[in-house]
Amino acid sequence: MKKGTFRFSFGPWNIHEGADPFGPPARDSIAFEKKLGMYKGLGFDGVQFHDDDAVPNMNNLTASAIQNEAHKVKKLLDKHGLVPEFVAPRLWEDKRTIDGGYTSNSKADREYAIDRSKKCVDIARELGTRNIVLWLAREGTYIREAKDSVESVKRIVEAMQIMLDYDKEIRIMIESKPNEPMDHTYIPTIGHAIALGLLTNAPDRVGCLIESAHALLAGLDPSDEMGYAMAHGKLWSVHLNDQNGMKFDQDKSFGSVDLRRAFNQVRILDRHGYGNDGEWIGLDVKAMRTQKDDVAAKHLRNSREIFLKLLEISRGLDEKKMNKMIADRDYEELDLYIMKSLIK
Ligand code: XLS
Ligand code: MG
Repeated sequence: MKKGTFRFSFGPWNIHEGADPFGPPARDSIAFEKKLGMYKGLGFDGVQFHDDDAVPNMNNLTASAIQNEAHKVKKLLDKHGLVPEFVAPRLWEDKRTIDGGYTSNSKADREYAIDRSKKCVDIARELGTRNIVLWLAREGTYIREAKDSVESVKRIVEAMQIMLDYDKEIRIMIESKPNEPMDHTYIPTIGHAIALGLLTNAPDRVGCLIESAHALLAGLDPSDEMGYAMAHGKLWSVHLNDQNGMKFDQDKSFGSVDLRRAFNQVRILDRHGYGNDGEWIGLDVKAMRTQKDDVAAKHLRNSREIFLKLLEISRGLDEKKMNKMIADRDYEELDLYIMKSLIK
C-alpha cells in the first residue's frame, strides 16, 4: 500500500459570521487579509477561492482592473507564505443566475455565466493556480418541466469546453452535490461528474472534488465515492466535513458526527497515495453559530487535528492481523478491532 502526503487548505468563506436563513450574522466579519494571517497558525498552507473572494465586485471591473486586483492578492499570498489551491466562479448570487448559470433558459444569462467563468480563469492564472472548481449550484430545477435535462447537460459541457479552450493549461474539478439550493441538480454524484469530462474534447483536464457532506446528501458513503474517483485517477481535491443525516448542507467539523465514517475517508486517501501529486486536503467546514468571535476558527483547527489523529490510527493498525480476519471472512472480529482502535 502507498502512503499519502497531506497538506491542508480552506477558503475564506470557512471563517464566517454565522448568518443562517433564519437569522442575521452573529459575529463581526474579519477582513480578508486578517484571515490570511490566521492560516499558518491553524496549520494550513493552501487557500481556496471563489473568484470574488479574490476580486470583490468583479462584475463592475474591466479585465485589466481584475488582473491588477488579482495580482495584489497574489502578493498577499506570497507575503503570508500561502499557496492558492483553486478558484471557483460564484455563479449563484447574481440576478442573472437565478435560473441557473450555464443551464439558464435565458441566452443572455447563459452568456453572462460563461463570461464570468472566463474571468474566473483569468483570476486563477494571475494567482498562480491552474485549478478551477465548478460547484454547479443552480444547474438544476425546482420542477422537472422547467428545463430539458438533455439540453441542460449539453449546455454544461459546452461551457466547460469553452473554458478548456480559453486556457489550455487549466483543469476543471467538478464538485457534485445532489440538492440545495436546487431541488434536484443535474450533476448529483461523482460518477456524474467524472462522466461529464468524457463529453468534452479534453477529458484529461476534467476531474473532480468530493465533499463528504455532498456524498452523504446523495445517500452515499464518502469514502466509496473517493475510491471510485481514485480508481479513475480523477480525485484532484476533497472537501472534508461532516453531516448529521439527510438535511441541509451542514458543513460540520470533520469527524464530528461519525468518526468511523471519517476514519474510512482518511484511510482510503492514505492507502492510495492521495496528495503525492500535490492534491490538497480541503476542509469545507463552518463554525457553529453559537461560537463567539475570538474562538470562531476552532472548527478548522479541530478538523485538521481529527484528520491527523485518524491517520495515525489507520497507519498504526496491524495489517497482518486484519488480512487474516479478511481471509477467514471473520468480519465481526474485524469490526470489533476497528471499533476498539477508534476508542483507544
Ligand atoms: C457548497 C459548496 C461550496 C463549494 C465552493 O455547498 O461546498 O462551498 O465548495 O464553491
Ligand atoms: Mg464544498
